[in-house]
Amino acid sequence: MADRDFSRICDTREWELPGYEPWFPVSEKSNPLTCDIDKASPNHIVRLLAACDAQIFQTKSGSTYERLFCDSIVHSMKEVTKMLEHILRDPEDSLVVLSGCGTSGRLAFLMATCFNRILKDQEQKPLYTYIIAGGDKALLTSQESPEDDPKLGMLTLEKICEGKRRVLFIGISCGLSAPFVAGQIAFCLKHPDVFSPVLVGFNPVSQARDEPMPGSTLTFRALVQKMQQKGQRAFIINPAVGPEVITGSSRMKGGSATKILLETILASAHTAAITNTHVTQGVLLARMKAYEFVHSATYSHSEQIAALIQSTGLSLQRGGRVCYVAWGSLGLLGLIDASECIPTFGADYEDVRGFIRGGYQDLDNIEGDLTSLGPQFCISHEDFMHLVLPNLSDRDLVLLLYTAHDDLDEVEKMILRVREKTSNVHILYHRLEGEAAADSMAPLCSSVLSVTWPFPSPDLNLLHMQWELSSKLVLNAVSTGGHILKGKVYRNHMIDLQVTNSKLYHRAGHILQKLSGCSQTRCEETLLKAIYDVETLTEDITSARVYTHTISASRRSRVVPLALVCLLMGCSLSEAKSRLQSHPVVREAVEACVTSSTPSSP
Ligand code: F1P
Repeated sequence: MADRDFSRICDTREWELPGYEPWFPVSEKSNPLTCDIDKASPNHIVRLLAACDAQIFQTKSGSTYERLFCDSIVHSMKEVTKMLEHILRDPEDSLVVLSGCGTSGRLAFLMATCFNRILKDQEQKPLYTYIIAGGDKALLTSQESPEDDPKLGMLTLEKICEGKRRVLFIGISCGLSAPFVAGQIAFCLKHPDVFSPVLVGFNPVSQARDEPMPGSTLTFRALVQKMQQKGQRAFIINPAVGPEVITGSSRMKGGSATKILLETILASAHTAAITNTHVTQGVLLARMKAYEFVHSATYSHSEQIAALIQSTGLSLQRGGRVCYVAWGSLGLLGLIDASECIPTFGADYEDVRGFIRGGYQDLDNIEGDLTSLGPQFCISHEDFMHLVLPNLSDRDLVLLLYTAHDDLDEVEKMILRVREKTSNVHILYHRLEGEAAADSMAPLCSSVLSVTWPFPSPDLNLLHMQWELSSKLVLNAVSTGGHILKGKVYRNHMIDLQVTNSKLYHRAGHILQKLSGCSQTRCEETLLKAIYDVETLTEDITSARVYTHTISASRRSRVVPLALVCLLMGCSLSEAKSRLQSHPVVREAVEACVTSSTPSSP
């Protein structure tokens, strides 16, 4: 693609127009840039990802949406930073809780453990904790149904905060939609003497979810409006960052923007508390601009990212495995990226897996070692060597992620071990100018993505947070691009998503409507037939709650592809099953249906 075309792509702000998919919030709109991403080459996929990620940093420029660098957003960030500064100066009996579901909860964990480590290095007590819907097993595997439970959210928060004098609660829900987080915010509003709630998400308040939550008449939107009422000591930080590359996949831009916003707040408060100064909007802006640099530094390696996507796609197409073997906090980024492939692309846990050097010891999660829960929970390098390595072959891909600050001898040894089983070895390596290059490893690998960062860096902790974001962008590109090449995306929709909570149930219905052109009622009926594996719906099924549907859906696979084929062909479920069997690549199955159901021109 010529550079002129690329800058045209970056300028596209069509999604901001009032008439663009007005019935969807920003987080569920389809990105006009990526409507043909399913047919794009790896090089083009990377360009599209770069352009979509660049939307995170776009300025307001006449649109109605508040953006990351807007005064109102930075002002709220400053207020939250000031609250945290006070707590850091007098931390006794105080707690900062970061909470969310799915990716948002995993990032809450990443940041809580990172900032506790920073405090520990300064010989201070831990101040942060995290909550993830579904508990620690949700850090590594998809546990979508607790997201729908506001009471569970509330009870978990109440328990973790027992006896605290002051709590800064930061709830993350990219779509301003998760009832689990809403339950916690509602609890904070009821106890303003102890709790100060902050909500982070990426939709305007007017687009927060407007559906009564289970066990309540309250909607997420009504709750957010309550937070905005005069006299409430509550903050909402909700810049629009543009629709996701794959529609609704908030693990991508939503996750990246969460990390940028919250690390900016937390790091700025720590600096202010240590230096006995007060944070300014200028400081916050400068920190966020440094993340914009991460975007350009990472995507300046587009060719190497594209090569990685190509190899990942080939491995996945051949039924091979993709393993991220990583050191330090990059290991957690690998685990997070891998865990998301299951609900997003209907992947098996063995398709994409993450491994972290010291396993649970490095992870430092509240519930400790989860290995006994099953093979999905075996996450250390030792587990990789014992359980996975012996069966690897050339169709499997191993991506090693590390930095110049890790034990490079250990990395080299690992590469040599892996090379005995597969030549499909790749590395992603971060270093500062002047630090050892990956020269000695390069000849051992199929590809090397080495990102060099300017020296001197302002602060080692910040540098590592930037390396994490850079790695997140690459991993999201690799897993999304690889699954696109495997045929798990149709146009820019995740057509093989798991329908395991109410948000995903509604998203599945919308995908069916958009791709089949059938009515909402017909789409929902067909989705239910696929979920319950029946040709005719019974009264029991149609009168059941969405929650019951999602439980049944969690026991089945390919419900959305099946429903889509039924709708496109006007056929029975059993016929759709045999069609999908003869076209195992979902995208090809759908395309075959579209072609055969389009009347040929006279
Ligand atoms: C939470 C979440 C996502 C996940 C999936 C289901 O969303 O678990 O992280 O990728 O889409 O929802 P949110 O509450 O942050 O919007």
